Amino acid sequence: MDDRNMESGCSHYNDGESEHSKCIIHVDVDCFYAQVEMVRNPELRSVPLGIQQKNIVVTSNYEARKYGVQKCMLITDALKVCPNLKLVNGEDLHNYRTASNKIFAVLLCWKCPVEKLGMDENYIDVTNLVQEKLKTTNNTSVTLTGHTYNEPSMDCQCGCHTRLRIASQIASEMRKKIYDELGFTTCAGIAHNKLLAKLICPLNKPNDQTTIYPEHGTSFMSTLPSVRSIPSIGSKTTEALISQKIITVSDLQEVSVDVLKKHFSSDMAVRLKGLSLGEDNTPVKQTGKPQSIGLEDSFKIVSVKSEVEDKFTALLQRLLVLVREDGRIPVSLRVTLRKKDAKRLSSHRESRQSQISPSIFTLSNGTLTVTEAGQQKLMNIIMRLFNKLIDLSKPFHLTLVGLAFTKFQERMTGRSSIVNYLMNDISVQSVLNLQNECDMSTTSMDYSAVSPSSSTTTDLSDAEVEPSPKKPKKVTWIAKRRCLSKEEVASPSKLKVGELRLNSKELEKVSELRLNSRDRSLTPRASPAKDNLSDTSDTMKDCEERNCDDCPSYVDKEVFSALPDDMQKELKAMWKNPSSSGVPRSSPRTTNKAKSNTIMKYFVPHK
Ligand code: TTP
Ligand code: MG
Repeated sequence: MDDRNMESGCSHYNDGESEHSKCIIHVDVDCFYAQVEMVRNPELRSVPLGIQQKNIVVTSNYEARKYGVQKCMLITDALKVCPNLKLVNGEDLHNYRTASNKIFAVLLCWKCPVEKLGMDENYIDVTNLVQEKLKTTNNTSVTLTGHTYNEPSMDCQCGCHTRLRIASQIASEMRKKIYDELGFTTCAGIAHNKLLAKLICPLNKPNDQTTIYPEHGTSFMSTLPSVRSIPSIGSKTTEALISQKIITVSDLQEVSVDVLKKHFSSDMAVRLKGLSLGEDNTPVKQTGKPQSIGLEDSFKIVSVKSEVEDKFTALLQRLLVLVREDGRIPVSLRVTLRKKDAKRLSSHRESRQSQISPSIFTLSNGTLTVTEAGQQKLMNIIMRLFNKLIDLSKPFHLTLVGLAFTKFQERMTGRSSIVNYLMNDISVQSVLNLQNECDMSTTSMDYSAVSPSSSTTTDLSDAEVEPSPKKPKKVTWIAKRRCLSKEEVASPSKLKVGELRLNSKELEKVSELRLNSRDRSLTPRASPAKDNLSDTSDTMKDCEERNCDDCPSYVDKEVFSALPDDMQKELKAMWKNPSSSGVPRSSPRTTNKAKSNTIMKYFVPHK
């Protein structure tokens, strides 16, 4: 038995080993795909409904669950237990992604970090909000909303009970807003860490919420049947634990860290032990743009090249929709195959990737498109990679093909890049991942290395939910550059021209972009941005429109014309001839003395 206190109370947590100052909410949408279909077609609400992908029911509404229809059931089995089951095909994920993005957008309204987990789950760290509310709350009068796992068994000195009660009220407001605005019922778990918030969430499903106080974490964890129920314990760790006869969470609680260290790394042993006791100090990481956008299609077997080509063609079509929603221009493409080894009855994955020219993509009116010729170029690259992966002189057997765009033009996301201010507005959109346990067709999004700078970027797929977050900044900036007073600007931007820092790499990218965009058959848009400029348009009427006929197509005329004359001239010269632009190769700070360069003065920090 470990020396750590099994019935750990608040005093245990307060020793710094596992503090509980945080308030985390986990929100999970009830029967997600089924609800999306029911919101689209309310007639489905009253019937048992199953969502079909290939021969599997991936989820069902709660009406169908009454009959015993479960997630990942074979269609044939589902129809046996519920002959009246209405089946809706759920292979096109578009509406689910859209709904998922809308829910994410609603949760962002609380201005707290929101971390997306799959399609229908989100963590929200409401710690700061709770602290704010505490300032204006009479501690004794705070009531809990929803259920508790157990009544508080002790009076915690640190005030966590009150904080979690406030968090439960916030969770209830969130769920109400999601329902009022989008029509989805949800469940929520409220706890002092992510682990407990997620695990407690389904306790009173559907359409309800549960709070767990820190002192019950360990006892709650001991009720979980398998170590696999702990979210961060995957199948390999489970196997390793089972081989040591550690099967239930209780087993894990009872084994000492020293014993675990014999089979796992020291860090892992401590982490496993902590998890079993309900401890988790991982932060809620604000979800930003995915690092890669990919799709996979799995099937029984494909052994003919033309069939593979058909699969890739279909995948590419779907992938281009996702990329268009995302808005960034991809510069790298990865092809994945799962090869079946007939002799060994095993299979393995292999991937190859290639750079792709950004000129394949066209950015027009803020929408990314690919011409038929562009699609053909992509198919050529895909099949070239395929040929590298497969020796066509021998028979091959594939059970999966995958495509992913794995890198994107950085300039599109760099918050301080000049290009963001010159670019025709790019809708900041995102697609979400589905880790499809049934191994059906999957969409994979790698959010793992989202840069901190993107953490404040809102990912939305539907402009109607919220406008692209870049516009207000741009509009305000234009207003400033066009001599508007502060009062005339609806929401004064914090951005000052002098605060923009452009490093040499970014400057090179400006030139590079000019080269990339040369091939594009784009006409600058009339100006959809004007819609968003309505606040300031009257005042702007007086301002002189300047000529931007020579600008590359990605440049927003509105923004360009707001630039000072000397900067416009220099940019034009640079676009005309990047090599003679006078753009220094080293950093602005070090070079602005050496070489006179008008652009640079706008990008050096204020002294
Ligand atoms: P879940 O949250 O696991 O399930 P759910 O939302 O349908 O039901 P619950 O009320 O129990 O939360 O999964 C979210 C969606 O992901 C689900 O609606 C369908 C999809 N999904 C798959 O595509 N494949 C799968 O194997 C599973 C489990 C879900
Ligand atoms: Mg769900």
